[in-house]
Parts: sequence; structure tokens; C-alpha cells
Amino acid sequence: VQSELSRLRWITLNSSEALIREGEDVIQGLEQTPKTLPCRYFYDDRGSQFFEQICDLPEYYPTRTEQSILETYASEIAQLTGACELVELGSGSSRKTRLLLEAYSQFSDPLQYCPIDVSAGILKTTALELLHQYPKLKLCGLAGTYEQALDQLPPAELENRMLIFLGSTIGNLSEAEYQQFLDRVRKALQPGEFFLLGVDLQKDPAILEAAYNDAQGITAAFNLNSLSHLNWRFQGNFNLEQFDHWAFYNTTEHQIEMHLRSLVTQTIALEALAFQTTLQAGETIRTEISRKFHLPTLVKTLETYAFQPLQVWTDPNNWFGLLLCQR
Ligand code: AVI
Repeated sequence: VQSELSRLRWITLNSSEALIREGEDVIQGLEQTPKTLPCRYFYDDRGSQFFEQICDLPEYYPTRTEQSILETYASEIAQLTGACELVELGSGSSRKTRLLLEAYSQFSDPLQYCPIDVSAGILKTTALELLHQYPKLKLCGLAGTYEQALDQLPPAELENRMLIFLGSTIGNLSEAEYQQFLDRVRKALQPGEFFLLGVDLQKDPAILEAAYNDAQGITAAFNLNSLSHLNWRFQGNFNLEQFDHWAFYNTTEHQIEMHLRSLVTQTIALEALAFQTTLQAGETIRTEISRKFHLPTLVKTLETYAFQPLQVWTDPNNWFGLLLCQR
């Protein structure tokens, strides 16, 4: 255990966001028409568990499809980039990244991995597991948000770096956030460094809608859980029985939208934020967008941010894409 811990560095990133009043984003979203909530409120401990369950659902193809692409091409990716330090945004349990670690361990010694996640708990558990599993691994865990991590990335230990962002999490960003994000990635990387991006692709709306309306109701529970999260965090009075899960594919915007629909006219109070709002019967709160990409358009966008696409891999159905770019 001692030798495993000697290969671990730990950094908790400072929050410039702490200056913003806690819950300001909730108030802002609920004051808008139509009402919205930031999707980060999905991810309390319970929500993170629901998300893990979603990844294994028969209807939720993205996780297993991306996994299959990585299984097939991880060693090709490693050969294309050569030895480099792997930096992963939103690493979670690093489930899929293990395939890359396996491939890079063939020729990187030490093998350098820097997982970044807002949840320090999951980050620590995973770090200890990986250090045990890979004796050549040196790990630098960063607890913080994507924005903090990209702005405060510690200097690379190896000459080259690859920033990894899997799971199509980029699809949960609004257009403005998406542009800011790509700009941050561009600034965080040195010329010659790599960016590996996993994205969910446009497809038959029936397949998309099934993925966000699973038969077991796990996605509905995940969506509703954000209200429980707000209740305990801000002393709210949301009654989960007075809301329905609603998810559909917006064909104009090419995005899944998840909403919570109020079944009655009701007043919502968040005591800790000294905030109240009224929801009409049938009114919805949009809790998430999940954009679905068109690969040629995405490649063009990346080029405008100074990323040169090196290779694109997909699955046999063309449902999911993995892009390797160089800064
Ligand atoms: C994390 N993110 C990429 C998931 C998605 O598909 O947009 C979150 C999710 N929402 C409902 N199911 C899964």
C-alpha cells in the first residue's frame, strides 16, 4: 500500500465559483421562461448511482457503444499518439479509460494518468483501485469542475498530453457553454498535444427517445431525484409525486430534452435561498439537454478551434463517434 500511495498525487482545485452565491444558478433557471435547472443537480450520491444504472440499461446504448469502439481501437489510438500523459475530464469510475490505460501501458513507463471529477469520493476510490491494478501507474487526481481543471491544469509530467472527454458529456452543454469549453481546452493544451472526444450521433429519434424513457423507469427516477437533491440542499418543498418525467427528441435542435412536468398548479419554495415560484399545471422545468452530433459538422467546428482531426472511429451502426484531434 505504501508503494501505491507514493505514486499518488492529490489536488483539490480552488473554486472561483465559491464567490458566486450558492444556488444562484437554481434561482436564475427557475426565473426563466420556460423554466430550467442546471443538469449538475442530477449528480448527488443517489443520482450518481442512478446514472451508473442507466449506463447498463438495454435502451441506453451510448455507454456500451463507446466501450466497444474503445475495445476495438484503444491500441490504434495509443500508436497514433505515442507515449503521453492521459488527462480525463469527468473520469467517474474510469470504466472505459481502463481500456486506454491497458493500451498505453504497453509503451509508457511510467504510465501517467490524471483523472478529474467533481466527486472527490469516487475519484479516491477509483485512484486506489487503479494504483493497485497498474504497478507502473503514477496518478494525479484533481477534484474540481471542468472549468477549474482546465484553467488550473498542473504542468505535464510527460512531454505529451492527451485530454480525454468521453460519454458525450459535451452534449449536455448549451451552445454558449460548448463554445467556452472548446476555447478552454484549446488554451489548456500545448501545440502538438491531443484531444480525444466521445460523442453521441444523430440517429432515428425512436432509438434516442427509448434511451431516455427506459422501461424500468430508472431515467425517470434519475430526473426526479434532482428535486430531492434541491430539497435537502436548499430546504425545498418539491413533492416528487406532483411531477412527471418527460423526455423527447427535439428534431430542430438535434437534442434530447429532459423535463419535469408539474401535474398541478403549485408554489415551490426553496427556503435556504429565500426563493419562491409558481408552476402552472402542465408547466415544465427543463432539466437537461443532450445534443446529438453530426460528425462532419463537429469536425469543422473543432478545426475552427485549432484542433486538427487525426482520426474518427465509429461503431458499425454509426451511433457513436470517437474523435482524436491534435492541437
Ligand atoms: C452524462 N450524459 C452524457 C448523459 C446523457 O445521455 O446526456 C446523462 C443522461 N441523462 C439521461 N440519461 C443519461
